[in-house]
Amino acid sequence: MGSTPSCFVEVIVPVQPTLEDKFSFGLWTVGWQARDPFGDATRAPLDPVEAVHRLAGLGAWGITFHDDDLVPFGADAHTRDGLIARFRKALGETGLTVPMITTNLFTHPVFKDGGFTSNDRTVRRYALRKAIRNLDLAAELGAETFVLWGGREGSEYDAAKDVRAALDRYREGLDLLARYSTDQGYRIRFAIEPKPNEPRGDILLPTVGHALAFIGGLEHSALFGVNPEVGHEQMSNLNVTHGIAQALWHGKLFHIDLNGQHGPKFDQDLVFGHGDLLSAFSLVDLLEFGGPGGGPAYGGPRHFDYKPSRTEDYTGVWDSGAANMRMYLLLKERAAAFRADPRVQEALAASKVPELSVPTLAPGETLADLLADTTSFEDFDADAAGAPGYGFVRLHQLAIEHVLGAAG
Ligand SMILES: [Mn+2]
Repeated sequence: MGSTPSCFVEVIVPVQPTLEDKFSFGLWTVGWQARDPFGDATRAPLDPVEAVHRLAGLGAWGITFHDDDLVPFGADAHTRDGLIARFRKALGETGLTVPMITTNLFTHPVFKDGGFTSNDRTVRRYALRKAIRNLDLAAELGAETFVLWGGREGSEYDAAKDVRAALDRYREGLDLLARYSTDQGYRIRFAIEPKPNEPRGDILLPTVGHALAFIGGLEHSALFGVNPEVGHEQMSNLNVTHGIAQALWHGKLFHIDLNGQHGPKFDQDLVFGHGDLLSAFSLVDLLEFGGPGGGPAYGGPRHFDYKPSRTEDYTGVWDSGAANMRMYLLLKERAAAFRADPRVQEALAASKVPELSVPTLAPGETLADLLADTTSFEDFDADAAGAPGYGFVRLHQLAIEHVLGAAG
């Protein structure tokens, strides 16, 4: 036998996260012990201090957490202070930031019918106090965003929840939180995270659109935006890129949860891009190149809210953590190549994509002018205008060729 030609050279595209990428992870993501409704934990508990050091080592910029991720529910003040102090020490050692904090109003049995919208008034008062205490911690750690995921705010049975009353109480709770934050002089913004179901059968504010509409009715609505999660919109069979685009259009994309999901089924929380890859591509393209002049459309944290699969040990946990950032950077690179390709520019023009940015009335033209313009209606040849194709399939094929690295 002759020598084997060295044709199996592994080609690894060198993408390395930097602090400018603003990649952040929830402590509950890499720290998930993989306990699910059908099985016990498959991994030992993770010390939050180790999580800080490991994530910093992978190139992450920030770490986020629920109050109970860092301080066990019901811990006394002395224990709480000690846990926060050693966490802050790890932050100082690594330079990792805490851009966002959120409150656990879903794990303890007291929240089984919700926090801010529990039928039990005493539970609602307790939930508010727990969230306010956590808001103080958020301010203390310099977090800019306070995420509100109402996982237990909902019901399984229509007769069990007066939805209009629940929305009144939701609004009351969020108005009080915002009032407290403003009174304290905190410069924190609130981001509502929609989800259609799981753990409740039906969750209030199930999609980005529901949340945006609800925000309009809040006392301090300017302080409220959304924290859409890729998988949560896809669980509703919705186009997450469209949802993010609309949130941006309203000026309400305050934070984002990146992960992967295969359509409407249980919340998978896969690595970003490991679900609907083409949707992940269009999302990164929007976030990074959909802004003014082809720059970023969003400047906040690129936050990964995924769960390392239950099959993985800690080697798999850190590999999957790194994979999130690598997927994002690879897609950013592919999107940049897509945007720069002259064939894509030509295809976009042929598809009249840029023409959508031209206002329908000409500068200075009035509604009366439109009504008087016979070329717009009376003399308009609808059959002729309806005949040409838009070439959208060709454009999409070019996008996929770039995703596959086949576009040269
Ligand atoms: Mn999720």
